[in-house]
Amino acid sequence: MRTDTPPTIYRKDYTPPSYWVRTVEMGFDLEPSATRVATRMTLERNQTSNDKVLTLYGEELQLVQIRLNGKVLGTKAYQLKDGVLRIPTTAEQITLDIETLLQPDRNTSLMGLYVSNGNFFTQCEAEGFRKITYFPDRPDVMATYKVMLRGDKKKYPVLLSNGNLIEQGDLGDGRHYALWEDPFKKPSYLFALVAGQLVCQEETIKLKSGREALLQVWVEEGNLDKTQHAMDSLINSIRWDEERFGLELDLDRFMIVAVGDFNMGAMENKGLNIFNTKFVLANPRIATDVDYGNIEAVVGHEYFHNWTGNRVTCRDWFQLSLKEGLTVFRDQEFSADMIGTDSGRAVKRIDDVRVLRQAQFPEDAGPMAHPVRPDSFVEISNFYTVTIYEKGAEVVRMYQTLLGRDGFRKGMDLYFERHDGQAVECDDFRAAMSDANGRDLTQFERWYSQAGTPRVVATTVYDAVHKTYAITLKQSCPATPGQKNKLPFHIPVAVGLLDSNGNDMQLHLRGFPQVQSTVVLELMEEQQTFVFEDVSEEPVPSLLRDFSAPVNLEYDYSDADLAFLMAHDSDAFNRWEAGQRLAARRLLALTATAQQSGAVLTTDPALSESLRLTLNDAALDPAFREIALNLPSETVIAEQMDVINPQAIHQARRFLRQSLAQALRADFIEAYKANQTPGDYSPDAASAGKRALKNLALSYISELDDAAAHVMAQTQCDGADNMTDRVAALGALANSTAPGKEAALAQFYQDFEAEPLVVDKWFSLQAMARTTDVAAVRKLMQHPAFSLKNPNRARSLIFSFCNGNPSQFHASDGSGYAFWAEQVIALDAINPQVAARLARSLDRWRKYAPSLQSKMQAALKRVAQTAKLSKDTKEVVGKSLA
Ligand code: 0A1
Ligand code: ZN
Repeated sequence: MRTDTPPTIYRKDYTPPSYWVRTVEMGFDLEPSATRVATRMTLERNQTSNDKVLTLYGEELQLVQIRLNGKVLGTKAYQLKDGVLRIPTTAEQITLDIETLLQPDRNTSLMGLYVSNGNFFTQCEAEGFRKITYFPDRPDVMATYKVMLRGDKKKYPVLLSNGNLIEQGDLGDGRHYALWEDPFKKPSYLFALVAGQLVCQEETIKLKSGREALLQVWVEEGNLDKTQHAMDSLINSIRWDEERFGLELDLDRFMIVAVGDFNMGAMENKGLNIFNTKFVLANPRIATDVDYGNIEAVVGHEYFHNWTGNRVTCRDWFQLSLKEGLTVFRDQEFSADMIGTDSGRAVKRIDDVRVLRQAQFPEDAGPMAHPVRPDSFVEISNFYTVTIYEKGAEVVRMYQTLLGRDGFRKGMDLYFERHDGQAVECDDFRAAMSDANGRDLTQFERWYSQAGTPRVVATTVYDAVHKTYAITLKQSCPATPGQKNKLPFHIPVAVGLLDSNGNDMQLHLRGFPQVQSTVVLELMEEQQTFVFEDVSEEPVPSLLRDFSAPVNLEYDYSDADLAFLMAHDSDAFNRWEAGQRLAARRLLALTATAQQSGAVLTTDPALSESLRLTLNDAALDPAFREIALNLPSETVIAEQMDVINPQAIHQARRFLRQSLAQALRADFIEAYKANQTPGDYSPDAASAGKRALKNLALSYISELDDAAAHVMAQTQCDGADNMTDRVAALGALANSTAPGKEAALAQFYQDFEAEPLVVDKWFSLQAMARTTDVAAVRKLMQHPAFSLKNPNRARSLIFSFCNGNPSQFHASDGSGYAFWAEQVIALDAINPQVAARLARSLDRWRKYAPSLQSKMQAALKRVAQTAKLSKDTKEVVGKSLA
């Protein structure tokens, strides 16, 4: 065996810890280059364990001293190897003192304690606490924490940690201190501290029980004009959880802190959420409508974790989706409820399903495919995936679809009644749902254990004599790594039937007394037939309404059926879906043609006529019309092909957009004019929907790349009073041959140079512009504002290019892949988590033509063979090549 192969951790190997940690007291002397951490923990033997060793983990630490029950431990009294500290002992009670020394200013991994712009921050999920001290750093070990922070008064006027502020004062030597205590026991991954020059917006609110709570949003000085939306979102989240789930904030103080260097979106540390600035800072000048929506969602997400994740946490990291899938579901529902209208809910649902299809379906079909509850991993950081989060949320949503809203609430209540204060498993959640509703959910477990996107093929038979309509559903699931054969899933398939006027029929499902317009069929066998009675004419079926399960549903619709559903389905999701199916059909056909040399692309007017009706239907919300006029992405089309040809897909999609722009030009101009939002900017759903439709119209018109289109975009760019309109217009210009394009880009940079989040947009928009090739990206990397060290900046340029500009990234000479390999290797030395994310860009290499495949394989091998590669990146490229 090669010794440099990092070990795989298996779920089946779980063993409870030999000791529980009951209390933790920590003292930090904060210095960027040498922070001293003194930790005292009291431990109690786990009576059920036979293990005669206490195991602690530590990484990149300088160990100063260990004391066991007050006595210094000599190096012979313990074993320290590969980040594992073993102390042989069977004592009932132990007090352990550990002193460590850290170098936060050298920490570019952004895990553990690090410095960002002169301030201190921590990130401990999943295994970052072990970069602060040696500790049984595993989520099933829960303790209460008392934290003393000491630091320079001028440099670090603000000292924050979890829970309540107990005491603060001067130390006399230019330093001061703050003592924090968190009354709730928590796993180490929820520990946090923040220290530095920060300012806050605060508000006191009354909770449902009448108790008062202090809410704070902390940012760097100069950003206080960008915190109101995060504060509003926090208050709305608190209210929503009280109303919808009867869950109240359990602390007297709840803080959000924004940091510019952060690996992910945000982190739910108990009482002290730490956020990427991207998900906190907003005002009309710098943030788009989409940013406003994301901030609301992420603030909600982290807040909701306080119950789903913190009060009830995960037994081990294989159970990650227990908290993440559930919390994403909760934030999706929150955002939908905040819009309030049925049509707004549908648009939110469509948005969420788009993310699932764009990112999770490819993951589930690729080399990193894993079940919602994985069986093994090498590096847990690699499993913060769209499968754990978004597919996990779909799995939770299916409980609600099967049990109803009230049934789901009963299940949630029972879950908290049983497990508050515990570290549990996905199976415990399923058991609560099952027991609270008296429903057998045994087979439902397969959603947790089997990877891959199930395929459901529907066929129908209408019997005009007996007036019956039979729907046969047949399920299968493709093989995924380590899982060749799959057993049938328990799939809720929501169905409606449309009569020839386009109205919903009243459904009489054989064997069921209830009459409804939508029925949830429960597909449990490999194949099942469901018969509807009293069906007066042959209907058009509306299948998988509201996307009731994360599957690929196939049915042999005619083009006419799809146009009919687009115009009439009462289920807004399926109205949208019908349009997408129709457009995907055209795009696939055009792509096939584009691959033949000398072939001429043509389009039929049927699709544009259907889209014209949708575009001009004033009864539909602008937000819905926008989403309906958006063609399936290049990635979504690629996933439907046996062999991906990125250039042909791009050509086809561009051709279709241009022909739609020609056919519907007058309609788009009309929509552009009709959807102006005069007056003060507001990010509310109705105004945002109008702006979205207006800017969609602009983007189509801009496909024509003529003088009139240039003037339109330029005028909007110059006159915009908000970032949504400004960036939409700049994007249109960046993709055009407009004479003012370079000047507009330069002006934008000049205007927003001081706003890092806007500079990110500036990089990203250029990275994704269709004329941007590898050489242009390399040139942008030379820009003084570019840095690989800041994850947002690296993502804005490099990730945007590799993932968001497929036709250039997959250039036939392989230059995109060589660039990718270089960047993965460079990033890996700085920040393994970010590098491993970028490493995922070549996941689907086996789906490309042989000439591209071999170049991708070579790039993957080049990364795999790099000396000193992190286990994060090693796992990803290793699995890709396997
Ligand atoms: N639990 C967080 C996500 C998160 C995970 C790991 C991190 O480490 C870099 C940071 C954040 C959430 O779901 O929001
Ligand atoms: Zn989360």
